[in-house]
Amino acid sequence: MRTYRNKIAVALLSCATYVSPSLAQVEGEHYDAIAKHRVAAIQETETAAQRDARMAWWRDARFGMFIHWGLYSIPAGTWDGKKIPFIGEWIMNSASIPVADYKALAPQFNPTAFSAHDIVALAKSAGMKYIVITSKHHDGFAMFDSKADPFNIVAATPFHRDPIRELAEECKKQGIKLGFYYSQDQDWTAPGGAAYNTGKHDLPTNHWDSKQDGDFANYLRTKAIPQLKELLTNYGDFPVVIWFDTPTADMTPELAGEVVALLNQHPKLIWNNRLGGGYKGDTETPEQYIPAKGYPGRDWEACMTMNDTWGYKSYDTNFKSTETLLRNLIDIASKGGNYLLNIGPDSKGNVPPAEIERLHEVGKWLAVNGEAVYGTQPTLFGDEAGSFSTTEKDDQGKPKFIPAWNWRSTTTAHSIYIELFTWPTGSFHIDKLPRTVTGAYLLADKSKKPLKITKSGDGVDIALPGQALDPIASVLVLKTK
Ligand code: H79
Repeated sequence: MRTYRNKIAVALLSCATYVSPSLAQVEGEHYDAIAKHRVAAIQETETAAQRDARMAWWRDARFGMFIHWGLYSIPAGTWDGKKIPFIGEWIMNSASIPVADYKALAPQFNPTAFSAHDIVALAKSAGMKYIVITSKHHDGFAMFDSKADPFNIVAATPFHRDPIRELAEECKKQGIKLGFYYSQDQDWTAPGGAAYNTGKHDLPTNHWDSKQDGDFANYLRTKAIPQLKELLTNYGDFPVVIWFDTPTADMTPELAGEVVALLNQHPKLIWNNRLGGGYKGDTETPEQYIPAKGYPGRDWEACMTMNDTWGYKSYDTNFKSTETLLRNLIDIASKGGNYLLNIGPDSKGNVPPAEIERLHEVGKWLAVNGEAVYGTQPTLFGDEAGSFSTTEKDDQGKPKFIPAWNWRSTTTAHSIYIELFTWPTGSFHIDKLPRTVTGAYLLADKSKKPLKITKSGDGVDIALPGQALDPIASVLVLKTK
């Protein structure tokens, strides 16, 4: 068990991308024996039409807000006067903080500036269609009212409010969907909860405090599953998504099956590929990168930070530009995926101004050009995203993908959208048209002034005005038969 977990940690360190272990990898030759007894997840029993209906809102949404918020926002990347490297929500693990010391943060947590109204309004103004918030991260602290475990925001802090309930009410009011991230496997403050060994704990287990030792099945049955039940039943219309994370070999197919039995009682729920135990879930979840060609035939969602941390770090100011964030969204949409973009509120509940600013800018663009993103299908072209090098190799020795950033494309039944990143002089040329084009105009042009289309070889030239309508991306609409 321990060796396997270490292997995961090492793999994570080396590739920084997360891959969930397949059932076959986890159980080797015992696969068949176990498969016979495993609980079938809804994805394995529903029809394709049922699946399409279940996934419909999510596929149309394209853009969601991830929120990482918890006790780690108090140290905010600093412990005992030292700046702790890596992502802020991992500080307990990275700094080997004893359980009692970490738990002592709870009485200091009083985020009185938190406003569910403002956060939901922020997501809406950014053009986001859903929110996924950390209901419990690896530190084991529940950001909701839990009867199952007292280490939670209502019982253990002077705040005594349930931000998950407040967000659920606001999301309903403002017409946006809400999902919950829940760390089902790692839990660094509950006995038996798993912990990745980040390589510095020279201990017989991956734990750094004997208070963490215990039986994983017992942890799962007495904390994780009861809390998941609370989350699935106490918040009205929500959650629409459960976002699992970092499964280890502790999550055997049998134990995962106990979670799946609960999930199956909520037939509209969408859950990702990180439960463990070999369950594929509904969505692929590339973290901090955009796959070269998406995942044809699979729903997928790229989750990314705006700076270099998920949970708030006071000194991380390495924010990506609005240009990068917006082009990421367009790139992802052109490959048929969703963009789950993170914010990390501070310990008072304030969202960092740099994050608000960027979200407003992305929202401004979407207010004009959203038609080219929401409810669209992937590109009918493909090569515009870039190509695989014939000489260079990536970290895994595979041909390296060299992205191109001139334009992307999305599709609907009667339109092809071309999102132009660099503005061509005079006209935009397309080599080969996948459909018959009947007209063209710029999406940001309210008058929809027709653009001249000239046949050119197998393709067309579309005459453009001298100036881009938007410095980040101008959308050319081709009406098609
Ligand atoms: O919730 C966010 C992260 O905390 C979580 N997933 C996203 C959505 C996540 N868990 N693990 N990882 C991301 C990648 C793990 C990286 C690690 Fe490390 C490398 C864990 C141990 C070595 C980074 C570096 C954290 C500690 C040292």
